[in-house]
Amino acid sequence: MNISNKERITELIKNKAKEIGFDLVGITSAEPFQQAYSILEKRKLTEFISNDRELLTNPASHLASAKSIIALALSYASKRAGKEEEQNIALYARGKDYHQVMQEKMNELIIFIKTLATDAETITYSDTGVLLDREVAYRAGLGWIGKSNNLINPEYGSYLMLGEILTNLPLVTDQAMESRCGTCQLCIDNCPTQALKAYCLEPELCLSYISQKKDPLSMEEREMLGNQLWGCDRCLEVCPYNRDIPYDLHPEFFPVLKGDIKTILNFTNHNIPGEWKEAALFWRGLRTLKRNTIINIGNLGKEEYLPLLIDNLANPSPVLRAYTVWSLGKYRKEEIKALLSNHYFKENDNMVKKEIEKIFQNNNWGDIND
Ligand code: B12
Ligand code: SF4
Ligand code: SF4
Repeated sequence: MNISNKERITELIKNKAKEIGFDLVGITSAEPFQQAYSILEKRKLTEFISNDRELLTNPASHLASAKSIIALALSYASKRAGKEEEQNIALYARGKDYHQVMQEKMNELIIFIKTLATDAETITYSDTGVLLDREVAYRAGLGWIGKSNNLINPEYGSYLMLGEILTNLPLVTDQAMESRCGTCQLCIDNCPTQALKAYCLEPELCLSYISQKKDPLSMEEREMLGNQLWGCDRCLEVCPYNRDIPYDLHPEFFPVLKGDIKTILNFTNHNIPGEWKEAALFWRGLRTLKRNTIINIGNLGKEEYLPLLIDNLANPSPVLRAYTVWSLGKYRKEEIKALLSNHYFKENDNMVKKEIEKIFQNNNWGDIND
């Protein structure tokens, strides 16, 4: 491909990406992400991402012939979310699953690329945890990585979903953008769990992580979760770059899911509506949503939800019964003490029994066996 052809193809791909509906498109080379490679060494990573640094930072380990990466972003900023519900759901998880939306649009772009160059090889990623999406977007000039860790674009802010197409085509690359955070540190000051230091996230403290964690949640994590059902948006909400931005650009991302305690506790494997089952927050399954809901009730401490918790002591899942015991314990009432004491002798699962023992200890209710 000669130079002018390279420029022409780059322009055609970018125009098509916009036509398909991507809000941002930029190009970076497929050179390894050297800076990120050394950053990763010092970072704690979650189980949601590969621990193979080479895989995370070297595009060639995904597509040996890769020369360029087309970085793409879709804005999901919305003003339609309405007033806060009892349980908070992060905006990205309230509409259609972004993985699906990104993938469909990326597939459309690939079909077009193959009409330009029949020998084009491509591979796509969006949130797969094997290549760093933010690093790709940053290098391709889509924005800068802010102190919140989020990729921010000066026009669209940081409510952005990211994805990329690796290709063997040589394309004209874009310039990376310098950080414009300046002296601002609103995200750091407002993070409810102090999970942020400048440009660095302590993932185990992040509510987004805690809400998605499969392993049992410690007492501290349950307290920290508050009324978050899924994800957390605090560091996005306070960011000044999310103020005067375009909203509601893509109907797929309009927020349809609402955090409603009764609705979620009533879900069984047979009555879950499609918009829940197909949403990004369902990837951990119903049990995680119910676990978080039960914890949310304990943290909200509202009388109206007490009967729901009491009913939930009969839940067939010992794990959910154990969290129910914890939440009931937060009510610290004589009536609850009597109820748990009664349940203790009927309970046949040791984990649940231990949870009741802990509640008695923590609430200074004496020895359960007395
Ligand atoms: C695992 C994961 C999480 C984990 C852990 C994230 C983490 N940072 O450790 C948890 C569950 C906590 C999480 C939360 C969220 N996530 Co997430 N997550 C991922 C995933 C799968 C991997 C990210 C990761 O672990 N990277 C390892 C870390 C070390 O790299 P990094 O986050 O890219 O960090 C870069 C910067 O920190 C920078 N850097 C490091 N040090 C320094 C120092 C300086 C000076 C500078 C300038 C830069 C810099 O270099 C790093 C490498 O490029 C990506 C998808 C993907 N495959 O990339 C999505 C992704 C990062 N998540 C995304 C989103 C939307 C979120 C949430 C907003 C969701 C929510 N509302 O709850 C929150 C935001 C939390 C936050 N403030 O970062 C988007 C980000 C979009 C954007 N605009 O940035 C991604 C890209 C998914 C996608 N394809 O759209 N996430
Ligand atoms: S998502 Fe929430 S908990 Fe995580 S860093 Fe942002 S503000 Fe803090
Ligand atoms: S809140 Fe301020 S410091 Fe944090 S990412 Fe936004 S501009 Fe940067």
